[in-house]
Amino acid sequence: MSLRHLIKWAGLSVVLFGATPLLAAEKPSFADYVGGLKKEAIEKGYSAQWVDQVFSQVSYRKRIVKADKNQAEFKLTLERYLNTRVPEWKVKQAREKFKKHEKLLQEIGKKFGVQPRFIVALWGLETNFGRIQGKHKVVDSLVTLAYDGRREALFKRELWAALKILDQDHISQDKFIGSWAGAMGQTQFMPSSFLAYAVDYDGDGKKDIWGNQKDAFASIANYLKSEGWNDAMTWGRQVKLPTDLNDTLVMTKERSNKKLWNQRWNETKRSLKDWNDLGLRRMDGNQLPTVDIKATLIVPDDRKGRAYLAYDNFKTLMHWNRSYYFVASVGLLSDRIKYPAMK
Ligand SMILES: [Ca+2]
Repeated sequence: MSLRHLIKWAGLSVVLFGATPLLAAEKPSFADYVGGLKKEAIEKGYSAQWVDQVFSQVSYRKRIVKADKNQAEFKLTLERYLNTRVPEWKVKQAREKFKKHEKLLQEIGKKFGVQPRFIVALWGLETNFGRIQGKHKVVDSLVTLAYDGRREALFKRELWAALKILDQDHISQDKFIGSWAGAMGQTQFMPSSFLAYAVDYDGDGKKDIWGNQKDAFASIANYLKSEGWNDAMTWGRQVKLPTDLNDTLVMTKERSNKKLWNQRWNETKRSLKDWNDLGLRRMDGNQLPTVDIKATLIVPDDRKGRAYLAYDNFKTLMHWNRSYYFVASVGLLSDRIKYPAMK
């Protein structure tokens, strides 16, 4: 699960339950708050000495809270997003990286049942192929955001997961870094996602998603596989819509309620034959393929923008990040890796 995903869900719970930051008068000092966390950690069974060491240099990072509060919800169109997120240089690099790591990618792809181009696309979109992993100390980030209080429960859960990762010795404390919100390594897993999906592929006893290429690729593949990926299918396809299509056939844009979203997904799912009969076409104007696949129709912006028939793997990508724009960018980059075929 990505950071954005977590933030979105947590944001919703704030709205629903009316949680507000503590008032200044009742809010403990940062030092007292850290003291309380250390006590809780010891109650969880960690030694006092180890806990002291993990929290020894924790500091309150104003910049992190500022970054968190400034998450701009500015209006972006899908076209603009795709141009920014999947520029030509990234396509070119993705193809080069694919080629460079092809043997390893094919091996991992086969083992987990995930086409390698999706591993490379996620790797490229999350961290520019491992280059931009963030420079914040994970423990600092999580303690700061927990103390800030707007989503305390969420970040405390992530903090406990982070402690487990350190305790299991997957990474040394000085290399335990990530984005300002605690998304880590080449895969940008939050600590809870690390515990759920990270893999020690090279067998050295450490799940090193920061520096070990094998572990990073296998962890991405394992995430997708664990969330239902089917490598006999692709993610979906961009389609042309007929002018007279009924609105009720289109998947909802609202994604915050996962249960309702899943329900709507199932209700709007139809066979490619049905969609073809309704007038949907491939981008070149030809009829849809005559394969037995069910798909949901997703129109992220309006009908003048791009429209997609989404297969079940699309849903798996939504688990990674509940954003149609993000999933569209993964689909686009993965297709650009595959086509034109590499020599
Ligand atoms: Ca390893």
